[in-house]
Amino acid sequence: MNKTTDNDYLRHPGGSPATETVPPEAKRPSLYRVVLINDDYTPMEFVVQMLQKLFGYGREKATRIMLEVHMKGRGVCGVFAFEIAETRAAQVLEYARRYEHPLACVVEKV
Ligand code: TYC
Repeated sequence: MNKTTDNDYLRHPGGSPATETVPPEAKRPSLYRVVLINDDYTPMEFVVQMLQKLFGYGREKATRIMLEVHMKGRGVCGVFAFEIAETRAAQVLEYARRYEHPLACVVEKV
């Protein structure tokens, strides 16, 4: 079945050919959350600095995210396209292991 999408207008501003098929994922890639998981051993300051270094957050936002994780057990530290989310999560784990902290994080579909 052919489907007319917003893309038809962008690709053919002079008039939409109703014949073109555009998969919806071509314009709206799925998003994935990088979720930090609480533990009893990783120092709060380490988590704040990690969020600043790897995610580019300022100290206030990094502290807010860390406290959310600490108090609720988990918290979202960013939402990205799949490959970026996977890369960021791997960087979190690599960074934590380098300093021998048990910090955990998972990627989940939004
Ligand atoms: N709960 C940890 C502590 O009391 C702090 C912490 C916060 C650990 C966030 C992990 O993802 C985390 N030191």
